[in-house]
Amino acid sequence: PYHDPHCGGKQVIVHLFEWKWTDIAKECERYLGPKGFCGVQISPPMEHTMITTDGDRPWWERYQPVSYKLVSRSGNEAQLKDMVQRCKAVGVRVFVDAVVNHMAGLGRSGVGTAGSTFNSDARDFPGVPFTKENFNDRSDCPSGDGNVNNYGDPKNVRNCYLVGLTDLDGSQAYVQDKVAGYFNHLIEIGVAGFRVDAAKHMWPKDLEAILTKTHDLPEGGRPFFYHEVIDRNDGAIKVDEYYHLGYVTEFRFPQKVKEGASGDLGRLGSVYDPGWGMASPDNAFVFVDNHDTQRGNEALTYKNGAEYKRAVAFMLAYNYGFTRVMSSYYFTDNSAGPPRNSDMSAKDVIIKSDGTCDNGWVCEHRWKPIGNMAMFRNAVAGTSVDNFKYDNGVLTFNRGNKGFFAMSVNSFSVSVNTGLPAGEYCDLISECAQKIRVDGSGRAQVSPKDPSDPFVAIIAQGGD
Ligand code: ARE
Ligand code: CA
Repeated sequence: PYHDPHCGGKQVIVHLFEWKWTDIAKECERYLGPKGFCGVQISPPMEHTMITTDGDRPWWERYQPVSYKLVSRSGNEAQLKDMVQRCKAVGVRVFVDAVVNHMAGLGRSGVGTAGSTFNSDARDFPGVPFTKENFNDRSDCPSGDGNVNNYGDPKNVRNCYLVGLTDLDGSQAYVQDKVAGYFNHLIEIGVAGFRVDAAKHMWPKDLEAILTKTHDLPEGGRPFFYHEVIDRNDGAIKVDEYYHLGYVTEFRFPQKVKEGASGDLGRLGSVYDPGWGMASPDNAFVFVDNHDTQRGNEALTYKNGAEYKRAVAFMLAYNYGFTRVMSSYYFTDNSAGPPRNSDMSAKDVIIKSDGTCDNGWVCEHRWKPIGNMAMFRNAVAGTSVDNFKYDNGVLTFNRGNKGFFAMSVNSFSVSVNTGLPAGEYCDLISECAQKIRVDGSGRAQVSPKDPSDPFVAIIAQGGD
């Protein structure tokens, strides 16, 4: 019931990490709407801690809630509301990164971004309000030092403090009501769903109680949910415990896709490995990197350039899971917050005449083999992958009779069966700078328009 993103059947969302609400509203209108994106995942919109006063405030301060007031580094409630409505008007939904497992970390106190006072050591958050009795304490947590330190024990994972973050007792009706109240406020504004941060650290039955208290959208239907559950077959908690509550993040997918995209593209045919416990296609929420993994050494990220484009384009072309594209700012220091002005505000996103971004924003979602694939994925939804072929370094397959995709590490020119009816089709990657002619037997000669972007993608309704 929680698997419908309410975007008219569209298939791709983008995480505009640390963008300001005013910039997201513009991006919906000028790019995401026209390109067929389903929605945007926004950074946590609630009141959060300010870790330093000198301006170099880390991105991760936004994962330490102070209250559910909608004032954050990205903007205030009026700006949030304006963004949600303007995006919705162009068919783009907003999905909120919901940090509800915990409040701010131990040792922190003072005021949050909306001016509420708080004191973590006293477990006092008057802006909600939450008090000491609403949190788990040592008697609920078997870890010894009070922190999560044994992923083999669900009680340790769910009742102890994740990296020292004050852990809410989600079994209390009062706590559930406050969290559901936060969700309902956002739903009233027009938000269509939620990423539940650290859902692995919440008991599924507590989450279920919160979801039950969450209202339908104003236009009808249950909100969309996807849960951050990191399961790499390395602990007691499994993704399937959350299927009845929405999609679950599938962290084995980025690893599989990297193995293939790095060179032997043929390996991409087995990115979905059910034998490894990977979530079923109808429950898997997939991505190549996220805001955490792009700061580690394992994931492919914008820093990998061509290899990264292959991984994301393939993810969007293939038929596994519900897809999210990452959109970042440039960084070297893993803690560094978004590009900022001297008054500490985040810099505006600037769009250059060639459609790429400036002012410190990467905008992977505007890279041609990424942004132009949203339309492909929308067009082929529900079809299978057919004629999967890796031949002479070129990967090709079609999605039923709805679309055809090709990619390689270098430029290429091949004659292939596209699975499509005869016709002339716009190559989506080149934004129709070239057309691909399919003959009566479904064959076509295909090569990329721009050799530095060795991809071709065509869809049936692009024919004439
Ligand atoms: C910060 C400081 C800490 C400090 C803490 C409290 O860095 O030193 O103790 O504040 O004051 C983000 C940052 C954290 C940051 C936190 C709060 O990443 O560094 O802590 O914000 O500001 C596990 C969880 C998973 C979690 C990852 C990071 O299961 O839920 O760790 N991911 C989400 C978000 C993060 C966010 C939080 C949760 C907290 O996406 O951005 O933290 O809201 C194995 C396990 C996984 C485990 C993984 C990494 O794979 O299977 O379960 O993920 O290792 O430990
Ligand atoms: Ca918990």
